[in-house]
Amino acid sequence: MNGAEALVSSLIQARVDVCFTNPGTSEMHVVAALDRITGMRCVLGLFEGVVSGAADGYARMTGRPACTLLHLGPGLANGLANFHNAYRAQVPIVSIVGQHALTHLHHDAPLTADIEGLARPYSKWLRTSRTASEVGRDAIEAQIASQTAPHGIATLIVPADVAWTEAGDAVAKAVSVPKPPMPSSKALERAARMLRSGVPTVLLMAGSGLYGKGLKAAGTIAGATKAKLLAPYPITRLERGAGLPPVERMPYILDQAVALLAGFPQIILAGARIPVSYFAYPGKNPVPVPAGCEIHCLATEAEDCAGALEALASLLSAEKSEPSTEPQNIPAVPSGGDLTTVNAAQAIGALLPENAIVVDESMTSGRSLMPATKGCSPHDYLTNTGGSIGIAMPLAVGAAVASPDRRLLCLSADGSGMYTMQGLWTMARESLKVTTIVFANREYAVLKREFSGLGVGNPGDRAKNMFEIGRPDIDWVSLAQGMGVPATRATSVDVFVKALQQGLETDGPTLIEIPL
Ligand SMILES: Cc1ncc(C[n+]2csc(CCOP(=O)(O)OP(=O)(O)O)c2C)c(N)n1
Ligand SMILES: [Mg+2]
Repeated sequence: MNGAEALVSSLIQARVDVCFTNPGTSEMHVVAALDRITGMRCVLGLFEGVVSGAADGYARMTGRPACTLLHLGPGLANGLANFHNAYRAQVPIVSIVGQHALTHLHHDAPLTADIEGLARPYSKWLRTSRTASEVGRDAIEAQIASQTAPHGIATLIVPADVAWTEAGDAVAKAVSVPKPPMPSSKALERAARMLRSGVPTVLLMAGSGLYGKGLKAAGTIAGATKAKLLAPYPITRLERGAGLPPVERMPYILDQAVALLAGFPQIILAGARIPVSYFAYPGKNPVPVPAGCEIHCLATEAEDCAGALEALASLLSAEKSEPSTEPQNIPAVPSGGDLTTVNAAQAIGALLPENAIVVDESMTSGRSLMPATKGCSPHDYLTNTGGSIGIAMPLAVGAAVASPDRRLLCLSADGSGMYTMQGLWTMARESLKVTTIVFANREYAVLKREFSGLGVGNPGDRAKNMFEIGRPDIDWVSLAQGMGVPATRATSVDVFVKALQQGLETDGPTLIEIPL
């Protein structure tokens, strides 16, 4: 057994059994090990941003890391924008990056780069394996580090000669993942006191507060205390829809966030941070919290957020009250007339199948989506968490690989989609049940808005040219078809509804372009 085989076998027996990859020569022994050893599903991405975003989507749905295998510094650098989003999502990923043989490094061959330097800002754990007999143990340490709260990216750099050298029987044993600690009883009691006071209170949640037992406990707390349940604008994973606790998403626009929080003198944070606007605006306070508001952290990102919410619910004897749930409210299927972002959202709310996963990077075209899908069939909702655009299609790939029995709806704005559209090819290659909708407004609409929001006047011709992405218009139908994804251009409500219905029944990916 060589180092590469020890690495792969160690990962597999620790249940890291999906590898999103775009490999090169320095990773060839790892590729050979993946070829020889059964148990690792290998998924090829044709750009590293697809690989990193897919690992994020996989982790969001399973809570477990996939591994990624990337080629040297340049391969990693191409993947970093979506590793930035994954880092912000606090998801576990084991990022394996190939390195030249240690004996080759001093030659400074063309592909040599400071891989540790590139990986460090996004890695909660980082190591270059030194010997073949240790690389299996390194892999297990990486997996455990990635799954220790707060979850994150563990980067293991594997030199080619570590991979090809004889390792003996150096498969490392799996060890159990440490449970996140509970917050102190003082933190729990203070939250309970605040909620009992009758003062209007926001419960702002992230992480495990937004799905499963954490969310259920939050619904119980809201039922007993009338607390308002909020999620930050960036959402790693939120379960929503009819019968689930109603969680409102903080608005992206600062003035709207200020207005939303204005009536609340108390905020309790469960796994979430104090909200702040994405950008600074001259003369404005970027923290949308009302003056004098009492902010209390019930659970930090490193603590057991779901467990804290359950303990809080029981401190409040909240289970004696009716839990707060979203009433079912499925919109009617629209028919006739021109397609707009409003009736497209309505059609999505009407047709979304039970237990679907919605990936949303629709940007300015998605504003009608949250209200239209509030009371529709229960679904998981995933968004861009780090503001680095170009995540929708990769995230959908990873979530679909993680959830083969579920339907995926992938909503992408056109500018964002152009960063990582190679994800469509992986969807076709893997027959993933993803229906992608591209909102083709032929512009970077949000940047136009930010331009005026920042008070720099109206865009002139040169500035407009930086915000408009028509001339030539991007043909999404041809792009998708060229990558093996059947596609439709929806020029009316009726065409859209039919294409969406068909897409949601197809045993593989489809794409619908909405020209706006
Ligand atoms: C990696 C990265 N590059 C650039 C940006 C800056 N940026 C923010 S929004 C945006 C354009 C968004 O356009 P589109 O996705 O078409 O959405 P629309 O605003 O048209 O709804 C750009 C370029 C970014 N956020 N991330
Ligand atoms: Mg656009």
